[in-house]
Amino acid sequence: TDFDLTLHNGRIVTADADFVGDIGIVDGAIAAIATSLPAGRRAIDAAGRLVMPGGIDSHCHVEQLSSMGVLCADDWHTASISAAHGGNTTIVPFAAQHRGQSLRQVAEAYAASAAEKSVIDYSYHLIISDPTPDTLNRDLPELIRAGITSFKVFMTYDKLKLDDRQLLDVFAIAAREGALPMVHAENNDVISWIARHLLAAGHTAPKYHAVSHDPIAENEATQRAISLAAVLEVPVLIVHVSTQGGAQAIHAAQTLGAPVYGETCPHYLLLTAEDIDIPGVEGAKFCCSPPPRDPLSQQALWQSLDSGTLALLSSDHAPYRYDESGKLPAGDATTFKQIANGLPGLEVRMPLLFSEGVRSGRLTLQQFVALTSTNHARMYGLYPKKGTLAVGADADIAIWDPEKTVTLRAADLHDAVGYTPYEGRQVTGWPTTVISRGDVIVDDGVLRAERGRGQFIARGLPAPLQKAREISPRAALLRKIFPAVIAS
Ligand code: DUC
Ligand code: ZN
Ligand code: ZN
Ligand code: ZN
Repeated sequence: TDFDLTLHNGRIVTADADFVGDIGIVDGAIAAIATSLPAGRRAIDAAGRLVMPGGIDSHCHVEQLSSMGVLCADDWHTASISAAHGGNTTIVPFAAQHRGQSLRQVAEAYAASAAEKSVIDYSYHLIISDPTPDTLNRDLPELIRAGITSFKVFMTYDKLKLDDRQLLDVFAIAAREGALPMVHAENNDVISWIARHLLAAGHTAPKYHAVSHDPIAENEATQRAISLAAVLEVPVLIVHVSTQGGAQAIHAAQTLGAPVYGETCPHYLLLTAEDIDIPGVEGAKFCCSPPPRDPLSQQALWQSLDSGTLALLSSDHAPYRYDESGKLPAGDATTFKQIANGLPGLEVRMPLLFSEGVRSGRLTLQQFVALTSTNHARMYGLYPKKGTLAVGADADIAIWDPEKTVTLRAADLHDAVGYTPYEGRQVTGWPTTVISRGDVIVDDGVLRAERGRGQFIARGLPAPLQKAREISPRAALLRKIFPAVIAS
């Protein structure tokens, strides 16, 4: 065979293998993996390096308007470039429906922008905030059939939240059409009740953001989301889990055999509410929802990643600049309620998990690959095209220098945010060369990717929905009362 590109003598690591060998690439796909292959037209010496599947960041916000009307600083171009420098070859952000908008139009506009700008392959999830009859009966089913096989719903934020009845409505469509619902689980009334009393008492500083987002609000909503999904026997993914109680609720459901999954993010492993508690409004740089918690929560989340209770590590990159275009509201009557929610982290997600997880002995290399790539591919219907190194898979590969030490500086990152919550932190291990469908797009740290080269990936059925549904008494009853929901 004539290979277009070969990688030699690297330590090849996947979610289930670890060996030294070569990879041969033809027409953007992996054509051979062996202990020794002849050099291709281009050959890369990967001796002493790790050769792993490119990362898949399945939770990041790109070119999206928040419910408060704040626009992300990153568009598809800057976000995809930043992602590539951080070892990613696929991103899956959100096409967000705001109330009154047609879901179909939102998705079409979002897809057009992605196609024009992204330098790596991509898909997107939907955000559903307005489950009208047109959304539920026409647009959502059509989009799912077109390969957008997941959507996010919110239990909090006045302008995004669905009530329990609406959650059942969208879960029913997910069950019928084969899509995975992702839930932002926080109890809106608990948060706004605490916030109202904090503000009335004059507690307006950023640190009170974390006080208002009490862990109990997350724990309760997580349990409720799991219960509502169980009513329809539909799989559910709880995103950005930050509490021990949330992780325990997911684990309890899994123990009973329920198809319940969880995701967490670097900031819940590495930051705490104390980081928000700095003078002035600079604590805004650490405000996200849910907020960073405490050391015991961090420990519980690390343990949940290790045990598999939490299957995904995503960045939840929410690129709001630290100025009036982003994090901070215009004018000086700033309260914690007006700070845009979310932290940047697309480029540093994998280096942080590598350094703090693998190098510090909390996770194996294979767990690292599963948590940053393979599990995302399975969860969202991208596997085995994406998420692994195997013959026939897309040649989406990151070559890591496990010894390279980097001091994180916003000035060195490639997003458009202008700050990082990890400024000055040292990490060891960095993706130096990144290959997307056989193209070397980051070459020893230098970008070599054309705008718009990334391709849309129509996704298949998420793995959680592939498992045949048992004919339970509940499923039989649902078939009778709501025949459209449970496909026979
Ligand atoms: N939820 C997210 O997923 N990201 C940022 C803010 C939020 O509430
Ligand atoms: Zn060789
Ligand atoms: Zn969220
Ligand atoms: Zn998010």
